[in-house]
Amino acid sequence: MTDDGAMADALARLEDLRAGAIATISGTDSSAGLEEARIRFTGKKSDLTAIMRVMGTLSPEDRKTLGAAANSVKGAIEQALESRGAELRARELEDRLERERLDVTLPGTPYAIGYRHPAMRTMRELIRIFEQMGYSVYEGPEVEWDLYNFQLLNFPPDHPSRDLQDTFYVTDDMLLRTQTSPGQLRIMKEQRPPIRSIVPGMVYRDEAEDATHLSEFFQIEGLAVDTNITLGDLKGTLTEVVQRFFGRERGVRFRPHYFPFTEPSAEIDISCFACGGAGCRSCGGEGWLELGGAGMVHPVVLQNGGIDPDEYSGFAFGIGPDRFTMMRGHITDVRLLRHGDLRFLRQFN
Ligand code: FA5
Repeated sequence: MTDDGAMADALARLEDLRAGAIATISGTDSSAGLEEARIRFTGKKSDLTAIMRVMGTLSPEDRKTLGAAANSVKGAIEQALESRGAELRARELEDRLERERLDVTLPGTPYAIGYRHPAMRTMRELIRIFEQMGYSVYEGPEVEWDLYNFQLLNFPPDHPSRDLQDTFYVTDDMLLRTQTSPGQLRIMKEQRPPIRSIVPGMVYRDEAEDATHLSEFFQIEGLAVDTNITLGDLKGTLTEVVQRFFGRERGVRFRPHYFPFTEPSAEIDISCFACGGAGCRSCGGEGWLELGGAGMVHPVVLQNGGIDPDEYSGFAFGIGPDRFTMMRGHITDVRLLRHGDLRFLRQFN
């Protein structure tokens, strides 16, 4: 038997449900609120589900009527959820676009682009100049035998530069090279004349550092061995290198000097950039700054390298690229080149 009262009641509740749900859904303001409404109106614990549950007690006809009515309410609620959902999604997207607006005219974050250290630029440039003049590059070790750093270069055993105060010893017979000159011997033992080679690299001395002296500094050694090499070749070569680097107007001076491994020997000076020759702090009051030492390879050294001094002669030089960097960059204190202060280094970019 059908309970007409229950049936009418169920139909009326369905209509209330439809009206109430649609009003709530269209008044919902967020996706999260809409999801709550979906659960509330169509979920397992919803009134709709409760109404459907009474269907079992109905006659087949009433079940059909109530089923159709419930499906229509459910469809209407789902439709309302769907269309409100679309509206809210569109609005939320617009809000986000507004909030996260991209201003393509804003300046970007600048990248710090690196560049070579001025000391390395000098090294590379000098090496390039020598390569263009036909020199090959040889690399010797920074930890060197006393034999190569001093003995084979004709240093007497009591020479002052062999003093513990001047040289960093690793063992009694091994040290941090104080000059690139041991490269001369290494080259002569490996190559036969004609030789045109340079040895670029770091050298170490226990120096009291000042405006023109570092305790770790660059040198580039040069060695040319051939028949009939003269002092004129040495002067011409070094003048050419210095002028290719600094410009043709720079004055170069050769000053007699002493090195145990060259005879005759000289030091090469360049006119001071800072005072133009009058004498100042940058050149120690001299008007000239010492760029390197040089000379004709001593016959004993040629012999130590396995080269016959009666057949061959050679010149050698050792220049100080840090001084080149100073002179060209108008740097009055060479220590600035090792401090890594970007405010200073950027000036040479
Ligand atoms: C020598 O080291 C010799 N081996 C050079 C040489 C090679 C002579 C071949 C003859 C033949 P000297 O100690 O003068 O010489 O150094 C050569 C150059 O290195 C100097 O002229 C200078 O430019 C640079 N130099 C020397 N000491 C320092 C230092 N403490 N800091 C920066 N540069 C230096």
